[in-house]
Amino acid sequence: MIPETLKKSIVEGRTFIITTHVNPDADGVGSCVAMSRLLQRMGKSFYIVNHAHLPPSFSFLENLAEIYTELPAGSEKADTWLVLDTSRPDRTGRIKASEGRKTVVIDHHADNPRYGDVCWVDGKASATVEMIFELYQAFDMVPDIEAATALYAGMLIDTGGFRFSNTSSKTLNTAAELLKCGVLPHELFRQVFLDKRAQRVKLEGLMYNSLEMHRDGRVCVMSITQDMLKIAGANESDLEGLSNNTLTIKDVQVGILFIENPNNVKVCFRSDGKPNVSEMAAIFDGGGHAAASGCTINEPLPMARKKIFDSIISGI
Ligand SMILES: [Mn+2]
Repeated sequence: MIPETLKKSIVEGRTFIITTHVNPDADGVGSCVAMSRLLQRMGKSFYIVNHAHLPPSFSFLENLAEIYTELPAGSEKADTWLVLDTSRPDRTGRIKASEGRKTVVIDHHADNPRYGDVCWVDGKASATVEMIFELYQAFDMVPDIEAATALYAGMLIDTGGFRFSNTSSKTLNTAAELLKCGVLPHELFRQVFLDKRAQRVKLEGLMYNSLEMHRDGRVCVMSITQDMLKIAGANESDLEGLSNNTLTIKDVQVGILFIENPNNVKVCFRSDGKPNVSEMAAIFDGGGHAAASGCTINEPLPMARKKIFDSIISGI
């Protein structure tokens, strides 16, 4: 249910700053784009301002709206911050809500502590874009093709192409409604999941080569090291979504991908829905969903591995 206070905040606001989390993804940016189209039709002013842009492979999404990475001139008159797909207030990076403005939060992370002046969290929604579509319906609006594209791309990413356990009948009904708005599913699937760089595919090969099985085949572990990135000629933008590949083996319940950064190790957890991996990530101050989560460990790779093995893998 959409809180009445949320609808009221949108009706009453005049100028909005719309933002999402650091390392933006297609759900976060898709939410910003679709929300901006809704506000535009209501005659509101808005600025989409994010900590960073999406990787170049998602330019089709970024090109649907003007997206800033610094607060632009004029934005100081904004009366409302709209924070989308962001589970904690400190996750907006450099783009910080300033005092004296109303903060409105729309998010689907169940562990969201309910921050802001008005907060709508639906932990059952597959993606924040699914909630934004609900908002369109509440305001009796049908998304235009740009908004529909942004909404569909967000759902594709957060459900892994309607494969993950967060895919509900509501998700698929929303998808069906978006097709009526003109979304071409094969084209968007190709843009979101295929159309890869050769360097990315080479990196995938090296990642698969690192495969380890643990706990009688219930846990699949893969790694990406700085060396692998060099050998493949790949960069950070080639990492998007790779962790989903840890769940492709029969009987695996938990997939873990270690990504070695220059100063820390990012650990991505994926589950078939049963073991709650957001609880696992939370042990190391991370967060996410029951089926997909992550944390960062400020240690070299061998130490980070040992920590994850000792405190998580040994208990699965
Ligand atoms: Mn999301």
